[in-house]
Amino acid sequence: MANNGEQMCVAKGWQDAPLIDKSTLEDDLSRHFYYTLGRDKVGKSQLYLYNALALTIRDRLVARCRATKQQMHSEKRRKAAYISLEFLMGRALGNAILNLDLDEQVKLALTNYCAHIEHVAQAEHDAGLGNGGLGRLAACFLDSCASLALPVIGYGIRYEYGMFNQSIENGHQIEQPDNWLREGHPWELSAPEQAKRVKFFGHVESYTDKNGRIHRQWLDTEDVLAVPYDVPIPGYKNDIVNTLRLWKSEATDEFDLGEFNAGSYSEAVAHKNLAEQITMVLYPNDSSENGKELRLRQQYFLSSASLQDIVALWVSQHGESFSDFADFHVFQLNDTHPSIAVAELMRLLIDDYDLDWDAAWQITTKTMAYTNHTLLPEALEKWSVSLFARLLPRILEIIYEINARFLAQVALAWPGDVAKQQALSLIEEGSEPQVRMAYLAIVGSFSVNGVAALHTELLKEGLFKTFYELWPEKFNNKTNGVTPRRWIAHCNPKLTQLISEKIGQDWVGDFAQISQLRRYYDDVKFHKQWQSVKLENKQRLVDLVKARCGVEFDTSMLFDVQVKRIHEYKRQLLNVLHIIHLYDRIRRGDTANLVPRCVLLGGKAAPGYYMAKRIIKLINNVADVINKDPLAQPYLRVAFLPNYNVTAMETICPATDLSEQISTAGKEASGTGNMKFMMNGALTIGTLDGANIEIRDAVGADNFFLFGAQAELIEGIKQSYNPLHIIHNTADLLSVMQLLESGHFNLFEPGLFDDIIGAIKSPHDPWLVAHDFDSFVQAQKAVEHAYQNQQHWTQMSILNTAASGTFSSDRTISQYSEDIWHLEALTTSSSADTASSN
Ligand code: GL9
Repeated sequence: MANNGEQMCVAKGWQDAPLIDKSTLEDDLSRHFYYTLGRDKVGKSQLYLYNALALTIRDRLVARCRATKQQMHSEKRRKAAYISLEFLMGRALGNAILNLDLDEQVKLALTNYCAHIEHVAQAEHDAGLGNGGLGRLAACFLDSCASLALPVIGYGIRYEYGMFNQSIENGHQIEQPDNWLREGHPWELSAPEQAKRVKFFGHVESYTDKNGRIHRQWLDTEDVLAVPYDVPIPGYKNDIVNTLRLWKSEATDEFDLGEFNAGSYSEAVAHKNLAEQITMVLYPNDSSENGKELRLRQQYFLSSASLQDIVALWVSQHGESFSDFADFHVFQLNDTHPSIAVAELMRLLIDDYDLDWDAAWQITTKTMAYTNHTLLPEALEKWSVSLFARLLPRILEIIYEINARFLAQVALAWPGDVAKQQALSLIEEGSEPQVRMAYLAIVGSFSVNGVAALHTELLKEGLFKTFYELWPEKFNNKTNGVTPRRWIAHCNPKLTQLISEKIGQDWVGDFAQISQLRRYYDDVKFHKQWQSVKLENKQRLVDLVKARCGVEFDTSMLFDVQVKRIHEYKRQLLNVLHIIHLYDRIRRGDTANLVPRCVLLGGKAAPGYYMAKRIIKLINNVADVINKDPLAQPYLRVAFLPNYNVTAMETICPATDLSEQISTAGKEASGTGNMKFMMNGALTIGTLDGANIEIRDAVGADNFFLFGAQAELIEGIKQSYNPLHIIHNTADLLSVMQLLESGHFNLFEPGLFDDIIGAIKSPHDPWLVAHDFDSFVQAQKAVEHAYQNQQHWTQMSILNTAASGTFSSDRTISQYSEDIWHLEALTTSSSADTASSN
């Protein structure tokens, strides 16, 4: 590797150090506990023991990470960068132990401290650097990339405060800051020597070089340092460890000389805070942006630092020739959030490396690929031109130039059609002109993909129709997936053991093999084992719900679960109406065929999302009334789990019987919780939306509870939507609405739910809650009927797990690699063994 002529000195013996042996784990743990951390007693929280164990595991990761990097960079090799504002990693310890296959050694080593891994693991804070599905998808993807030995690096932001902690007070959501780094983060390694400078503000001037060429230069900028923190990403039992590089913003050591000289020393130093604010907090919005300047700063900060990092490495290895740069790089943009990378790569190539426009554009459009994650129009990011002009003047110039050239292409394709040009322009005209970030991403990318089959079709027919007409070859689908390591092997050890006893252990790394479970469809002994695993998992959830909500769930009842961000399109409200309906039946004494059930809801509302917060309050009030009513006790219990996060899901999905995926059709791009439940043997009640459609196709219509309006009919239904009419003609719904409107759930809080009631009754309700109510109730009756035949339910449950093979993120990532990235796998420990034995 070239190193700019400097003499590189590698510490003796470490260059080819063997990957650390399992046998030394016990010694390493005590060394870290007694010496690195200087402890001699295990405290109640087991924090130090956790830290010592994390460092012990990290040693093993670091060794493998070094070897992986050596292989990645030893020869010219095509690499992908997954650039995302969010990585919802959750806890790292259990996953690392699983992937490094250190389970036995860890258990053994902990006996010296009279400690259990389950307890020690509790000391770890979730890395909540994401809002929900989009961020968790990025985390699953990293696991799959490493497990498939693909040379992929993740780039993100090291937020000081991640997703807020939610508590519930008097039924209301209260947000508290998530100071997840307070007790340290033992997994990361910082590399301040590799920090990058990111420019903001300033202005742009022209200058002419000695050859008479005119250049633009961005001057008088206020620079911020991006300091990398590397988090190791272990592959599953293959000795590959990839890297997630998270950037932290820091002030440069330069001070405002004006202030400084004027004697304002303190003011000049205080100015540092502005720079450090950039990576202070994750914006807690679900599927929508709020146009805050700081958010745009985060986006540019991430995009610029990451591209500079990649370009710097390229230059250090191959010099300043970029002629084949595009053959060795691909950048996957996780939604529009980092789409400013399109303009930033142009700027780097043109301003810093002197490429001409066409050469730079060739490279950019051969390396950028964009994934869209939502059809909700409010989530399509736009930034005001005036903000851009002030914050990133050089970037705005480049966007204007991209737009001018693009619109010339549009004019050629549709001669004389000015409306087309306006509709497709990267700049939306109006009193406050805006930059359309999704359009920038599409124009600058060679690949545009949706995240489930229906979603991709809707993108092509709707939101991005004209772009699809212009460039059909760019569009493709990549249905989401989730990693079976975290979402079965780690979170459901009992089921994992049972499955492995039957079909061997290889399914964890090769998840298509899970289909072999179909062989046990008629095996009565297996049914019993399957049921007893579910029962044990339900007991774990009972304990969690008891501890966190004070509500008694009962393992003999059906566990009906909806956990996800709270959003009107996800229709938690429809779920509540069904709960009220069940309660109404109980009160009427209509309990024949009523299957006793425990309903669990959980999820965070964006702090500024009024309706979502009201829905949380309604859920809690309804739960309160029902749980206090002795009549309801035998049939119905309801809980809202506060602070739903990755770690909570690890207890929830193995225990669930019924997975609620009930969004208004055409609104949920894919969903990924639906896949986690399915893998763990839950049955789905759902609409034909997102990946539900593919789940139903995979498991068969008989093993899925379908209801609700289909996406292609929704617009027609809206034309003549009359919820009042529906309510009056649906006895069950009328009764539910009467109970709600009577104030039964808000006796001492009059008017509290008026807005919710108004929304259901509005002819403009975009979510069609009243429309789908009856269909939902009928599907729930089918659920009850099915649940009464436990043998058949168990068979359906087994089929769900057996049919979930295609929802592994390994499948998704293989498709990204085959169709978009074109990567070659690295040599792994096992592939090296096979090669040498041949
Ligand atoms: C989302 C979609 O809404 C989900 O349907 C999809 O499964 C995921 C991953 O592709 O992306 N888009 C989006 O903005 N969010 C999603 O979950 N929101 C959050 O992550 C909060």
